[in-house]
Amino acid sequence: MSRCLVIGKTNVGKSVFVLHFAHYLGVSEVRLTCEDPEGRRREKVFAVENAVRDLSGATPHQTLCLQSIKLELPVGKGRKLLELVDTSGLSEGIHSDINVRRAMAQTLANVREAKIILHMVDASRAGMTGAVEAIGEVDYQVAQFAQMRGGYLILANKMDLPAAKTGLALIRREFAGHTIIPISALYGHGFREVKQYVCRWL
Ligand SMILES: Nc1nc2c(ncn2[C@@H]2O[C@H](COP(=O)(O)OP(=O)(O)OP(=O)(O)O)[C@@H](O)[C@H]2O)c(=O)[nH]1
Ligand SMILES: [Mg+2]
Repeated sequence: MSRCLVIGKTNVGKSVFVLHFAHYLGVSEVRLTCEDPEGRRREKVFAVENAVRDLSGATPHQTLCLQSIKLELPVGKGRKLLELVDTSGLSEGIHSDINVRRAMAQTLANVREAKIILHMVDASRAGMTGAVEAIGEVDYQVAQFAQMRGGYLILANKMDLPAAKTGLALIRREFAGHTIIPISALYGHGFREVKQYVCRWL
């Protein structure tokens, strides 16, 4: 089974993406495995819309564990198993809350082993505040690390919002040389291209 990790700063839309993308890939009832930083696992089954309501939100650091969904994808004439993993958001510097620090460490510890990394940035925020505010040191470090490996894609999210076009241009400039797909996790825009990319790397 190949792991596809969705990472990025807090509030960029990772949880909404993972749930809506799983839905796009044919899942209507989400069986979510949550693994906390101490390694404890529990499973929860939701309808997609209930999972989005319960697991995403505008408050930073909503997700504090690895949340994975197992999927089957058509590849060539057969099917391949994919584990799509939502992670805790990364933030700059040393966070004051130990639970957030542990969760971020858990995210980073899983980056190396993942077959595919989807690195999400908020294009709308980049358009409103500029690249310096919206893209952090942590984003540059992830991109630099990923340059040495394949299976790395940048998702410029929230393209449904007005400032996102300007933001996308900034993101393209900052991450020149990387593959970037503009998406809206909320409305499913760009999911076809993301699926094609993921299938290529499975
Ligand atoms: N307009 C718009 N809003 C979005 C989109 N994707 C996510 N959001 C909103 O952005 C906020 C954060 O979404 P989450 O999915 O919880 O973000 P996250 O990256 O998982 O955040 P953490 O778990 O805190 O790291 C929520 O209010 C979402 O509704 C999008 O494509 N368009
Ligand atoms: Mg989240």
